[in-house]
Amino acid sequence: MIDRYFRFGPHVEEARAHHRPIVALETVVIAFGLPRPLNLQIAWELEEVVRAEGAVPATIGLLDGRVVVGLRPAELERFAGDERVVKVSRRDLPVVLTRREIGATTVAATVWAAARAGIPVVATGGIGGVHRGAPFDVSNDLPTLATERVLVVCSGAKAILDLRATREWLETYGIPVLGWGTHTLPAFYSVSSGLPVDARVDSVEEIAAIAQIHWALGGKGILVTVPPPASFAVPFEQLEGAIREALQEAERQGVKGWEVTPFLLARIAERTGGESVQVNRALLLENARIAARIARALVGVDPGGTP
Ligand code: PSU
Ligand code: MN
Repeated sequence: MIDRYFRFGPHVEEARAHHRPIVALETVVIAFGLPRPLNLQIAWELEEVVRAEGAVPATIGLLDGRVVVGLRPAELERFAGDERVVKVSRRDLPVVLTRREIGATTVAATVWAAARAGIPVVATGGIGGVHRGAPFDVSNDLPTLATERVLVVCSGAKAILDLRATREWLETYGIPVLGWGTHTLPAFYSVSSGLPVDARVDSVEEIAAIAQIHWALGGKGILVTVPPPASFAVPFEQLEGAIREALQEAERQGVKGWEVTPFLLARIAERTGGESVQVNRALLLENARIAARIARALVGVDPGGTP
């Protein structure tokens, strides 16, 4: 399966051969979550931050009928600028591979690919979750975390979601939610949602130990939530107005399905005069940095579950 539908970038191939720490990165945030041309710049910065911490970045996307793990620079550029890029969640994989389209991977598709490639750490901004007022619009990011042995570093779920319901979902499916230096779940743009995490953690060594035992016990996904850097963070209440307006507009315009998340993020960026984009960038970089440190601490740990 791996040989037939996957292709590894040369840097990732080499890292895999030498058992070096690797951090998987998604491409939906580049193609649909951030405005151009900042999106490409952030894509480079994310890879750079991972390298600076002594790990190897593996940005994932679909090209020419393959899941590419470790896009090369020229390939990554296409994800930031090509009009034909489509958003790929897990259900889209077979269609987009068959049609050989350019597919940007969501957290769900990235986690799925990382698990198959033997990469136990994924970094992102905010995961998808349960949408507000639409309890049946649940991002595939959640069920994928429930089935794949991967640790995801994020700033919680995106603030446009029903965070309480998302939090409950994670509990129901046995996904540990750790807080990096915090007892409360971050709310993406904001330091805290007020909801508790399962445990506060203050060192990457402890995170690696927890992940190792989780996997040894047969556990699957695990979330490490990192508050956005305080100098960029926006108070929770301050964004509520922009989020509510964006939600109403989505409803008025009949925005549905996969378009909901990018639509809301773009509207909030407009409403906040780009402030939300600056937080988004800061937290993406911070999460990638911590993910790289965790990946280093996890070298030698087999997510397959063998103790
Ligand atoms: N985090 C961001 N920006 C994004 C996303 C996450 O900072 O654009 C993307 C991720 O790829 C996530 C997806 O998997 O949004 C969730 O989309 P949906 O709700 O349609 O599953
Ligand atoms: Mn959805």
